[in-house]
Amino acid sequence: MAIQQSELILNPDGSVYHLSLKPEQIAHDIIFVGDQDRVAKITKHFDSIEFSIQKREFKTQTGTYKGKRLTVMSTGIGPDNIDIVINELDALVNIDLETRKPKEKLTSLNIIRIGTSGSLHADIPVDSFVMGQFGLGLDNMLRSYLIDSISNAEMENAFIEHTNWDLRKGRPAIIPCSPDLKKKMDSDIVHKGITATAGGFYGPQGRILRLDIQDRELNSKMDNFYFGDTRITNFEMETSAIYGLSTLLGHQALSLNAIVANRANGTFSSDPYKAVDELIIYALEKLAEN
Ligand code: R1P
Ligand code: URA
Repeated sequence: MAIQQSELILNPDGSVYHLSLKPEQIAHDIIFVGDQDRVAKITKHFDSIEFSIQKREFKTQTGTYKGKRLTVMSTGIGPDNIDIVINELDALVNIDLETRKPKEKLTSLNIIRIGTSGSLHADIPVDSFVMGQFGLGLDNMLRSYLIDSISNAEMENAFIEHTNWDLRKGRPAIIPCSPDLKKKMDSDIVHKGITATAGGFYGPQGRILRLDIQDRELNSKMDNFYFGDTRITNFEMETSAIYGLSTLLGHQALSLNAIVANRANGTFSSDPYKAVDELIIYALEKLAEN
């Protein structure tokens, strides 16, 4: 059955609705960033740029870095945007946009996030790098899909019990990263653990300005949560959504974050752009390796 126009919306030029992209305009390896201004900070290192487009917060550039074809795309802030970006990217490679039917031979994309994040531990200082071995979704976006076969219920239950999580906020979902991309992008300088994904920057990450929050102790409980040797390293707003949808659709995903805030000791990087620039170089070099 063909997917109806209202379900998979195409622009008059045949591109997908929000991303304004056509299949030939994206590479097999895709870098996600939140901030649209970060796209050019990555592609300025490219040998050449073959294609650029922007609609709303979704800016995309495709080109080559040291001969490797890469697409860099801004997702904007939050898991809701990731729902749009990954579904539309998957449609570009795995749905025939003419017949509006899923293809028989599916393509698996490599998706690497280069983001900014807040550390939950004093020993993961500002300006350091974190790799999310797992994404911990506290936002519920993934719960609209059938995730039981890909989420780690045992780890989720331990987290719910440890934090006395109020299930009126929804059930946390824990999804692993791609083991292949972890191997490719890993090194000794990168901290590893669980990246927590929140559906907001302030209350959902335990920040109190003028509004009280549902659990003032949540961050300290998250800080001392251990599942074996694995701990929750950092807070941001996209990783679990990327891991969940990528895994369900057969893509590989990994999230790298530069730590700009340290929530354990209340510090903020004196030069967050420098930390991000260094993470960009780190990721590009790893991606260009064979
Ligand atoms: C919040 O300031 C934003 O920064 C982080 C969070 O995940 C959220 O998107 O990542 P980016 O710098 O990649 O946007
Ligand atoms: N981005 C977040 O979502 N949280 C932080 O603390 C820093 C960056």
